Amino acid sequence: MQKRALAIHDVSCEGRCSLTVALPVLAACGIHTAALPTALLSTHTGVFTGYSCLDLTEEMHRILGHWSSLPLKFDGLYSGFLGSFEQIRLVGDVLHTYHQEGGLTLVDPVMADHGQLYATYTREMAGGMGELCKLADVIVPNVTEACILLNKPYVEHPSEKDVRILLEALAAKFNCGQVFITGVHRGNELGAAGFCAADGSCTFAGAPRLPHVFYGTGDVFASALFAAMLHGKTTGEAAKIAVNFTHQAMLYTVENGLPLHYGVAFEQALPGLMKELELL
Ligand code: PXL
Repeated sequence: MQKRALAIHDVSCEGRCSLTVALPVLAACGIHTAALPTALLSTHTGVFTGYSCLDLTEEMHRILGHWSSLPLKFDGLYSGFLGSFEQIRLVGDVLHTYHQEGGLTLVDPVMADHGQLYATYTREMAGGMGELCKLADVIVPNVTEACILLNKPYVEHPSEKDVRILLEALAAKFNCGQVFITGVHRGNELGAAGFCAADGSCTFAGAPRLPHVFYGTGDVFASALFAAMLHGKTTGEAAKIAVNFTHQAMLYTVENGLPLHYGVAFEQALPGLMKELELL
């Protein structure tokens, strides 16, 4: 039976991230995905200045009002970048309303990177993100977000032991079955560390680190991870598949001299992802 998912993210019109990544990745993985846009921006906020940003909270109420008259059911719920503090409670209500027995809720607490909150985020919103994480089966913070969620000072390159401490603390604080921390360095590799609360196991999936700063890679990783998990992959398998996909997208971008501001060329890596999920 085809899986059904709901993706709750902004639309950044240019600069591959959030919905413009999640929808094509999930579609390639055979998943029928509804979109609930949280904000409409001309670009992502990571590197551009002067971007437009429209908070869609009011429109979300109208969309959800209509949806309440439809028999919608989702196997997976996936939230990311949010438009305002008020919206966080609404997204919490959506996760609650559409949660179903055996379903998968992945919250990516998008709010910061490289030790700093994104331009449109406030400390208050960061606190609200923690509340959303409590509704998730799986959370996918980067190192900065993990530190913020735990009220710990930012550590740029946590050791293997520190990463394990962060993973376990996040799983305990937010009662999540699986936690992944992205942007973890190990030797010459960059990747994601995963923790499965059911058996207490930790995993690391990495790929050779490329000497560049990329944008939107968190969304590329989380979208592939969510798809792999909806296809029944374990913590370790899903992390590996998502890291490989993200690495291939970064590699294509660099090898072809594409501008880095506009996200990574995940389009080129979709066939590889489909093969790993045995869909090709
Ligand atoms: O990739 C995360 C993200 C999503 N949406 C918007 C962003 C960012 C990161 O900067 O600015 C609008």
